Amino acid sequence: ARALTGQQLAIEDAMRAMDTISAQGGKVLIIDTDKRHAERVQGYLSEEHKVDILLEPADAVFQVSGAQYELALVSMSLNDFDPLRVASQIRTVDHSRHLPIILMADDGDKPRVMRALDLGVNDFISRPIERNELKARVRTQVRRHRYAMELRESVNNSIAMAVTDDLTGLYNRRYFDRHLNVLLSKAQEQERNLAVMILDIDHFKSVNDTYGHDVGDVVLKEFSARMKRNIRGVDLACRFGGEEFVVLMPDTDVSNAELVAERVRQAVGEKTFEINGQKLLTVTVSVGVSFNESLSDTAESLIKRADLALYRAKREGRNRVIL
Ligand code: GH3
Ligand code: MG
Ligand code: MG
Ligand code: MG
Repeated sequence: ARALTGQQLAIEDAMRAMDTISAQGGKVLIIDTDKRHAERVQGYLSEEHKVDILLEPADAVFQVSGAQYELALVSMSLNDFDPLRVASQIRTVDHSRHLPIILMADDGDKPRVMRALDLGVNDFISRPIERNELKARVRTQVRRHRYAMELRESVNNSIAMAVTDDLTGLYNRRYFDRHLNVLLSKAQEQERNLAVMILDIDHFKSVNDTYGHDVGDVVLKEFSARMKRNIRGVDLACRFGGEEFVVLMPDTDVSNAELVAERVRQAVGEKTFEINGQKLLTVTVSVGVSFNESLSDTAESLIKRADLALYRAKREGRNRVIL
């Protein structure tokens, strides 16, 4: 057999996880206006699952909003209510968008059930309901749902890990590069401002040399936090590498960019950095800022100009902003 790559192994793991997920303790909601029928179904399932009954379909949205169900069993005969509408209303609740739904149907319901399956209902079971068939169908849907939720979380984590810097939690260089191009072409198309600010901590090597690399790491974290507090939510802050950072500021003109850069510089320099609760050192930062000045500007030319401004800030004595 060929050796598997890391990626293939991760996929194999994820597939195997499906087989190991149990449906035990699944949180099930029965929606049925026939109380006796609902209670019989509840009895079938209650050894394995936690089962609520809702006799009032009008309250379906309210009911699923207040709980984290893993499956809804909806009767096809709900007095005055259209069961398919109830099903789709349940799915309008944010955390129930992917809630599995099984319809409980009589033979005469078949055409509507087929349409419902086309529209995203997961399964149906024919009445009179047979206990073991019901248990098997419920188990399958609960497991599938749990698997999907797990997979979604692990994909989210992988994406977050792929775009962020571990130490500071800021975006990483790769993410930045991709988004600079996107934001710049949008700004150029709509003739809007885009400011770029490059920040480099002054004499950081001597922080490491004097206090050690671990203290240096704490300074990088605290620096990032101070920077984040002084920019907007829409500004994209990234660790460019080492002790160098970059912030993209959409819709920001020259004077606003200078204001922000100056605010960050002061927030970094004015207060002592505490390490393990001890006021230990002060740090300053130099900042270079650039803008999209003409339509021929590219990501490279913007970064280049910000970098040149930063270089001047260093040469002119550090702890300053140059535009
Ligand atoms: P300047 O004012 O000219 O920017 O001087 P500097 O000392 O900050 O610049 P230099 O580029 O010489 O040194 C940067 C230092 O940052 C060297 C490197 O060891 C340190 N560094 C880079 N990444 C990290 C990190 O993740 N953690 C720590 N603790 N130090 C780092
Ligand atoms: Mg340097
Ligand atoms: Mg430096
Ligand atoms: Mg540097």
